[in-house]
Amino acid sequence: MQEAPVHLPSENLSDAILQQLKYGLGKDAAHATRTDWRLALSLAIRDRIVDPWFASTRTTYAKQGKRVYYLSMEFLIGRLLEDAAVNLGLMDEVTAFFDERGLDAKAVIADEPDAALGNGGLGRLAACFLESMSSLGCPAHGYGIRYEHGLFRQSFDDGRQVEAPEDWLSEPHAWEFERAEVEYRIGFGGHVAEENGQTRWYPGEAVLARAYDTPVIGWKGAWANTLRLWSARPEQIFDLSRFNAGDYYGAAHQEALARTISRVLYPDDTTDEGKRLRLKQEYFFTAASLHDILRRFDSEYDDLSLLPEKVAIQLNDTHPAIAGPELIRILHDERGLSFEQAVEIARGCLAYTNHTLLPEALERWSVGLMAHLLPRHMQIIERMDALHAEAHPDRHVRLIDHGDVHMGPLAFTTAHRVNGVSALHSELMKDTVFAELNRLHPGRIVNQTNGVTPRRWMLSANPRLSALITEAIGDGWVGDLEQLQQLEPLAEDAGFVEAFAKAKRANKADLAAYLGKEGTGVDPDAMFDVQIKRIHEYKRQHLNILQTIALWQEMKDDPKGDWVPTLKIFGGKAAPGYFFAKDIIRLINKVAEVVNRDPDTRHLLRVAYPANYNVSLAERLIPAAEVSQQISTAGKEASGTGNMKFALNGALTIGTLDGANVEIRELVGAENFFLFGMTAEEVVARRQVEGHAWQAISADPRLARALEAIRHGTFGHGFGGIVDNVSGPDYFLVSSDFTDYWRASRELDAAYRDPKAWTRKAILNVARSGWFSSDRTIRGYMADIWDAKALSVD
Ligand code: F58
Repeated sequence: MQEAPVHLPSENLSDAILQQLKYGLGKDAAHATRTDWRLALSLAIRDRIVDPWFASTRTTYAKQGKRVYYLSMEFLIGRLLEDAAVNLGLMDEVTAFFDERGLDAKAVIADEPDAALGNGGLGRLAACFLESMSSLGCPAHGYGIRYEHGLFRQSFDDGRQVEAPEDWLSEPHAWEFERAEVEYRIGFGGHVAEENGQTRWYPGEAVLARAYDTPVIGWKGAWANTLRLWSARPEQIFDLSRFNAGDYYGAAHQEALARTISRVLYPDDTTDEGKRLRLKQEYFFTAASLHDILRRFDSEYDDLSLLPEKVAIQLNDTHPAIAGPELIRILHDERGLSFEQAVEIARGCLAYTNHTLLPEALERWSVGLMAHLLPRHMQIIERMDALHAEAHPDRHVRLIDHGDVHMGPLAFTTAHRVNGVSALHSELMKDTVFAELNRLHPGRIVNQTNGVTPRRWMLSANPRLSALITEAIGDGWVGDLEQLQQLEPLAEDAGFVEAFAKAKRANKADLAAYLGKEGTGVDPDAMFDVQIKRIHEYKRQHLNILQTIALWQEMKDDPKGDWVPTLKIFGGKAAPGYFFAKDIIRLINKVAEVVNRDPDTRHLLRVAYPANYNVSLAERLIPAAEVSQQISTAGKEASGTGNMKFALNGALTIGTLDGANVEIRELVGAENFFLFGMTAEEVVARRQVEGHAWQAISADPRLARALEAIRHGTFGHGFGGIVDNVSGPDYFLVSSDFTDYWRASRELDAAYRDPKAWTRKAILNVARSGWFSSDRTIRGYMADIWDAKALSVD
């Protein structure tokens, strides 16, 4: 938004909205569009954030609090308006305002485009953390990239995923403040020179990083932090001499190159293309953030040794891991500290979160590329590598190996704490990828099991259940989610059980109406069974669809049988270059086509796959879900956070012992969780069994028949890759886990047939999920990693 509001905000929200409409947007209420109303409302609410925001900043300066900096390539924020209105307690006033004018507040809120500045769990976690840090009063900044285009928009054409660019900034963005004066020069390439015993880097090219700030208001509006996103601009707007010579394209060349850096979010690609640009993006936002952090530090302190006491920098995965070498470079080359001092101070500030053990997802950059783009950093990495090898001559960990810089080990050695995101994942980190580094640095790896913010994922997304809970136990649970435990006795209370079931039924009816508009007619009384997440082989959406096929076949054999009518819902995007995942998407859509129009079974089984899964769609789906599919191959899903949102909203999990499923099951109780499949250890052993997939298929006629139907073209053609994979190498053990998955699914059906007992289990899931609040997670980071204290505005 370019224009600052001209008038002081009115005390009264209605007046403030009308003022913003008139003076902020220049619109007359008689002619205002839905978007005008949404923007006027957003600006009026934004005005109410500014004072607590300033007060938070002043308090942090006054108390010289330690600041936390969360560096992340991704912030999957979704919509901001409702979050802000809910946290400020303004929702009733907002609804009343639009009611009075015959407008639908929900529709106005839904007019906001999602800020889709992330791919999946990692980006959404960063967004939940921002909200929790504000809710707890932890002085913090999020730092990332202001992508002009977020995650691609997905549609389906004959079942195939089609990607289109996303364009969230095409409308005015009401939440941010452009900071034209906060701009840093970020260099690339060039050469390194020795001058009077000092090393200097002379970049060959440079771009400018300009700051855009979005305030993030916490629960009850008591504290607000800042999300600062960087946008890339050219140093020189355009080449005037070329322009004057008529070379218009050439004149704009530099500008286009510079702006490309913050143009698009990387869609989690499996290919090597564009890697150079990705490394540029990583350095661009990391370097800009470090300049900013040091500028703020310098304004308060003049002793660099205080840095670890005053500054905590969290690296969200290895994407900002160049922060280690960059901070060492600044401290040593520019600020004159010894190399050893610089390393020690940098390590005191930095900590690194790992989100994956999948070898193909661990970042590495060729030495050639690194040396070309960041020659001084490459030297520093070489020196770190040599120092590490010198200190541990009998060990084999190298930061540089086979011509690549390994960002995991680099992040590990430049951080004082390294954390995994679930108990199982953190243990596996110690046993696998970081086994040797863990032996060398015992105690550096800690666990911080992920969490989700209850404000968005309960209070706003599920108003019916939230109201019911508040009526029963008061509203303290919103800021202290463990209070949900007080619901436990109510699982035995017939009135509460009935009210709970009614709320779920109403959420299902809402979703059924929405899906109906999207093209899939569904029965709100069917069992709503949901799998929503990125499409990936390890997440095994193909295991789910194979079972759906087998179930459909059995239903067709016996349409009068005692089946539980089921709606299978899928949602998720595949990386554009990930062809196997795209085949899975097409298979699901093709199965949906066949199954949904089958007159024998369409009253028993439907498949829905709404396109363009995003945060806002998740907010619709999760409150209506009854079954949560968490079926990854054990040992592969670092944590999961969707799994927590489902349990919190009263869905029962069918899942493997993977990621945080393990902790969910421990907390909600084994009897309220449908477990199946091999453990992480069994998975490793099973892969050694010659012909494991064939053995499994031969032993299970249902699986064999489902695969046969696919092979024979029941769902169209082109699925040979999937069939060959799960009957051949089957690295993710779809076939080997199928039989047990079927068993657990039928046990789940049986449980669903007893609505009271089912609802009781659902209530216990809610009552025992309080631990999965991201407030708990952030407290853990503050205590075990950041050594940061919460502050409050006096
Ligand atoms: C996810 N990682 C994990 N990565 O898969 C999930 O288990 C975990 O709950 C979540 O992080 C939060 O800890 C993830 O989302 C990405 O999206 C990468 C983004 C950059 C490119 C490679 C994938």
